[in-house]
Amino acid sequence: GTKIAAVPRVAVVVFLLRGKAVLLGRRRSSVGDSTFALPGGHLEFGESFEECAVRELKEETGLDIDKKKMELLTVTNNVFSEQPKPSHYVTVFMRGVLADGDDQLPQNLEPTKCDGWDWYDWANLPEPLFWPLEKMVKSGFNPFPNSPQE
Ligand code: 8DG
Ligand code: MG
Ligand code: MG
Repeated sequence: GTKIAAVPRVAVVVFLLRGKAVLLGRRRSSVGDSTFALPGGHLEFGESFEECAVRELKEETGLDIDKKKMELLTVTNNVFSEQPKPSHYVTVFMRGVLADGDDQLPQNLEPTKCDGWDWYDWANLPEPLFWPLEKMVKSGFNPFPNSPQE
């Protein structure tokens, strides 16, 4: 077949915070199938990190984020060399909260890519976590404001 140049791609994902909980969904994907991951996806040409986070969250969950309260938390380098199709992501992790309070309900708008979204207490995260997220949690990373690790 045709050879396609393998290049690193940029992903933007969101720690959407509600109280002590974050929004996670179980992936349906060749990368990290069945693991719990944050909402997010590929940065499109010309987009800001904030625009990408707002768009991906809306596409995947229907939720509206408060644009003024979005913050960049960290960036990690993730090489998925074990996958059938190797991939490499530079992943940008944003923090956000819902617009207009906490009463919006997440919808599973891409059911072929995700089993469904739910809120999980940071102190009681589901398993298995998607590897890039698990790596951060194990290193002591905490996405909440005023946490010791921040
Ligand atoms: P798109 O077509 O909507 O742009 O892409 P997507 O289908 O939403 O892509 P994705 O797999 O959800 O996200 C792109 C990549 O981001 C994923 O293959 C690996 C990287 N990534 C991480 N950590 C996380 C995470 O916690 N959640 C998500 N969704 N992606 C993550 O490194
Ligand atoms: Mg997406
Ligand atoms: Mg996605």
